[in-house]
Amino acid sequence: MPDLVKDIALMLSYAMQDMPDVEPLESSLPEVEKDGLVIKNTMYKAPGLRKMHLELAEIKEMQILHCVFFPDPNYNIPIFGCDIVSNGKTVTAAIVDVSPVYGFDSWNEIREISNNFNFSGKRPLPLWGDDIFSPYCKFTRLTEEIDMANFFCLVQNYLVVYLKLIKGAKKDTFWVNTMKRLDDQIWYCDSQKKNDKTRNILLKYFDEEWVNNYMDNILFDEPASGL
Ligand code: BLA
Repeated sequence: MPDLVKDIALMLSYAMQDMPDVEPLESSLPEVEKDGLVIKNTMYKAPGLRKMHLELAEIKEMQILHCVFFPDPNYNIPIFGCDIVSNGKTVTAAIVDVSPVYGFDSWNEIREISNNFNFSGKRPLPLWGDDIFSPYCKFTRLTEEIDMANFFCLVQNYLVVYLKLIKGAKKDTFWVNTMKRLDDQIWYCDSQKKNDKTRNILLKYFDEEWVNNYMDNILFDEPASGL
């Protein structure tokens, strides 16, 4: 089986470092190790993006990739997110989306790309996901090599469009729009935190306080309102 997690991690890592005027963002937990669980966090920021986060976790045979590009709410930019869960034999969950925030309406290219990719292992989104993802979110199981290659291409295509959005983005000086985008990002974070599958894996290794802190401050920290 191709190492999809590693291949997509490399692609995302290059994409983050390719953003104009990118700067590393210090993570309070760059590395976590406990009883065979290893988590590595890398973060950057750039104009238009308050935080780009790539997390790689390994637990026995399981590999998890988590990535979110959180926009600076002063810019009319959507949220990019990707999550891949592999058990070493198959990819049980591969999710990628460009998720809406208030006022973003340039969906043509994303829609066209989405229409070009269909996966036989398509999975239904949980309710919290329906609330935040775009109609172009793909959520699928991947067993065949061809599906994995297609998923790699899909993420690459979404990233190319996303990078273009960042490069063309101008600060929106109307504070009401900024506040609405800020609210949408908070809603995105709150909804993601309802994913019990993420929480439950972490709870196997850490207590509730640690897990809440990790979800609230590392994975889905809310944007500061005074941005
Ligand atoms: C599902 N996420 C999962 C699953 C696990 C994790 C184990 C279940 C896999 C399966 O059903 O086959 C675990 N994901 C993690 C862990 C971390 C992680 C432990 O990121 C980090 C430490 N989740 C995200 C992001 C998205 C996302 C950014 O973090 C999407 C952009 C989506 N993950 C997501 C969805 C599911 C999932 C939609 C399926 C949930 C379900 O079926 O109920």
